[in-house]
Amino acid sequence: DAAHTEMWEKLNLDISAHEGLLEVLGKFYGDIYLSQENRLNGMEYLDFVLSEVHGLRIKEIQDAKATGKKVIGTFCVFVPEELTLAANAIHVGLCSGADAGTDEAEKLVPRNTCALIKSFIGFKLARICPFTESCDLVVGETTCDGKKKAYEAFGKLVPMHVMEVPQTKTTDAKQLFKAEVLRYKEALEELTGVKITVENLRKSISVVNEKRKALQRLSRLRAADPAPISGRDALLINQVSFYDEPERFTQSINTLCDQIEERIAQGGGVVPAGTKRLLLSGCPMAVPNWKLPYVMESSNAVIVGEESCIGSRNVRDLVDDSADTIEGMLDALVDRYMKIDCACFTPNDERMVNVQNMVKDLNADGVVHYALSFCQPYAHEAIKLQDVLSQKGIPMLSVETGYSMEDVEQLKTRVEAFVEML
Ligand code: BJ8
Repeated sequence: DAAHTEMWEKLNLDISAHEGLLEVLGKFYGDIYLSQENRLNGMEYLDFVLSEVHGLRIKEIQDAKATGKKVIGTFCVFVPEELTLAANAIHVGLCSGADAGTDEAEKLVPRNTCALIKSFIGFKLARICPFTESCDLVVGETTCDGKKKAYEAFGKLVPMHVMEVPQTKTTDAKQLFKAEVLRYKEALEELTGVKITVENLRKSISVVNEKRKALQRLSRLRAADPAPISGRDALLINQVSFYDEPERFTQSINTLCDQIEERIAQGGGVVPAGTKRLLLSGCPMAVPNWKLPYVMESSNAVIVGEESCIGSRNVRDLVDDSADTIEGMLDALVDRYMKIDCACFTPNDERMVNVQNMVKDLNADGVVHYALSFCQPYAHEAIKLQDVLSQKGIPMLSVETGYSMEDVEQLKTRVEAFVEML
C-alpha cells in the first residue's frame, strides 16, 4: 500500500525492482507453501509474517529506530544475538536466498563465489532489501574464504564490523573468540550508548534461550511418524526466527507446538504414516531458498530435520545462565558459540557425530547433503560425511546446487531415485 511504498522510498529502495522481487516471492510462496495440504492453523502466523516481511516488520523496525534503537545485520550464527539484545538493539539475519543483482555482484567478487554471498552483495547493489538498508551496523565474520574476502568489498558499501572466528577449537582459539566477543560488546556499547550489564545480559540470554527452547521443542516433535509438520514449514519457521521480534516469535512457536502435540496425540500427520523420512544437511538456506526442500517433499518423502545453521546448528545448544558476573556470562556465551559445528572448522568431527544423532533421534531413513555450488567447506565435508554414514549403513545423497531453477527436473530425478531405494 501507499504507506509501505513511502517507507520503502525513504529507505532508498529501487521501487520497481523491489516490486518485482515481492511479486516473484509471492508467486513462489503460493506454489511451494500455500499449495500444501493438512497444514496446521498455527502456520497462519508464519504466512502473515512472511507476507509482511518487507512491510509490517520493517515498519516496526523503522518505528524502533525513530525511538533511537539501532539495527544490527548479520550473516552467520556466530554473532551472539544475546549481546545485541542486551544493548537494546535489533538483531536481523541478512543472508539472501535468491539471485538478484548478480551481474553487478560479480564485479566485486569472483564468479565462482557461492550464491549466498553473491546474493547479499547483489541485494545491496540492487537496493531491494529493506533489512540491509535499515542496518546501522553489519557484522561479518571470518568463516569461509568467500565470506571473509567478500566483506572487504561489502564494507565499502555499508558500515561493517568483522569478528574473527577461529578455525580450530583449541584453548587458544577459544581465547581469541572471547576477545572477539568482547570487541563486539564494545562496538555495540559505542554504537548504542547502552552499557551491557549483568541485568540486561541476563534478560537477553533468557530471551534467546527461550527462543531456542521453542525451536528445540518443535524439532523433537518431528520425530513422530506420521510427520506432524512438513519440512518446508519447519524450515520457514527457522528462517523467520532470524528476523522476527524474538519474544513474539517464541510465543507463536510454542502455540504451534501445542497444536502439533494435539495432532500427534490423534495420530494425524502432514503425510501418511510410513512416508520416507529425510534429514536435510549442509549449507544454510535463507529465504526464499526453498527449491531443494520442495523437490524433496514432491518426491514421496518428508523432511524431518535440518542439520543446518538455519536449523539445528543455531538451536541445539543453550547458553548456561547460572553465571552472575559479566565475565562469567561472556565465558558462558563463548562456550556455547564455540560448540557450533560449522564446516569452516578443522577438524570438525563433532558434525559427523551430530548428523548421526539427528538421523537416530528423528527416525530418518536417509540424508540429503546440500552444498551450495562453489562452497568449499561443505563440499569437502560431503565427501567425509558420505564415508562416515556409509560405514553405519545410512544412505546419503550428495547434492550441489545454486539458486537457479534450471536444475529442478534433474534434481527431482536424482531425489526420486534416492527415495525409491530407501
Ligand atoms: S556457522 S555455515 S552461517 S559460516 S555457503 S558463505 S560457507 S561458501 S554460510 Fe555459514 Fe556461519 Fe558456518 Fe553457519 Fe561460505 Fe559455503 Fe557460501 Fe556459506
